[in-house]
Amino acid sequence: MANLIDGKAVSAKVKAQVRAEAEELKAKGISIGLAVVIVGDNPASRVYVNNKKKACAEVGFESFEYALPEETTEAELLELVEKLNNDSRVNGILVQLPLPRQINETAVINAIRPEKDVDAFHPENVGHIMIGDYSFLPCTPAGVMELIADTGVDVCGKNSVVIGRSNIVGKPMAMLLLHKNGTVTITHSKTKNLKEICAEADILVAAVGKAKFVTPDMVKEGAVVIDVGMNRNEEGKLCGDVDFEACKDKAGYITPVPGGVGPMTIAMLMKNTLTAAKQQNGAV
Ligand code: BQF
Repeated sequence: MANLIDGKAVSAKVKAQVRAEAEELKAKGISIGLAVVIVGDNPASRVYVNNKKKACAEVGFESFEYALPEETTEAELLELVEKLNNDSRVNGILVQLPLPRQINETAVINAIRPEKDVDAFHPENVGHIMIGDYSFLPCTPAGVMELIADTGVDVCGKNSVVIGRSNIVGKPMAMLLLHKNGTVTITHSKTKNLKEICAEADILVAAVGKAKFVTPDMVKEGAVVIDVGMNRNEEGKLCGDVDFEACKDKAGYITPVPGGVGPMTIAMLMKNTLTAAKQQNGAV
């Protein structure tokens, strides 16, 4: 069995740090607030929003939930975002994705003030990430970097392979690995020789959205295997993109699902909200 990377433990450390800093700010009269907006009643989204509210309570932030009906119009949601942009109690704005089909996600993301964009999805923040002068990192890739750091494996000069090229995970993930001087390959559904490319990876990050996509023939002996997937298997159980049982003896380090990347996503959201509050209060 490879070394199991404990996302719950690493996320607890991050949250403890955030909590300590939040307490210091509170002593100076600064409280921290996150607005969490959910549209409709997607059950997975409801779980994620509840996880975010619970984490806020753990680190001593206020959370403000806005639950809007499925049939909300884009104009109505944009109006709420504008209200939150101008609400001084709200340091961070989180609009839970995906949104119902009548709402253009890009329009909503673009409407969030970049200073409150704690998901780091606004094009201004994406640009900062590309250049490497960011204040917010997208939560999931940032969490993955923390998990890799926890293994003690240095990304510098090694082969990192990312499977998936989404704007939320794959693309920014590749950029963060590149900032650490990794030799980075982004692969996707059109990639030829995917298995061979993955098998050369010292660090393999799977963000595909298909259960058991990563099989042992794609894993280099001793590699760091990070599973970003959130799928349900035949029995309705949460599982990642990696065939964990089949890969766990070949990998050097591997994340479980649940309890791997997921808790880190939430912890990094708390860290971004703290950063936003510090910046908005001129207390960097
Ligand atoms: C765990 C997400 C896909 C699409 C949109 C802890 C979460 C998940 C798992 C969680 C996710 C995934 C979130 C665990 C937030 C991560 O114990 O393994 C926490 O709440 N996540 C999201 O907000 O939107 C998503 C995945």
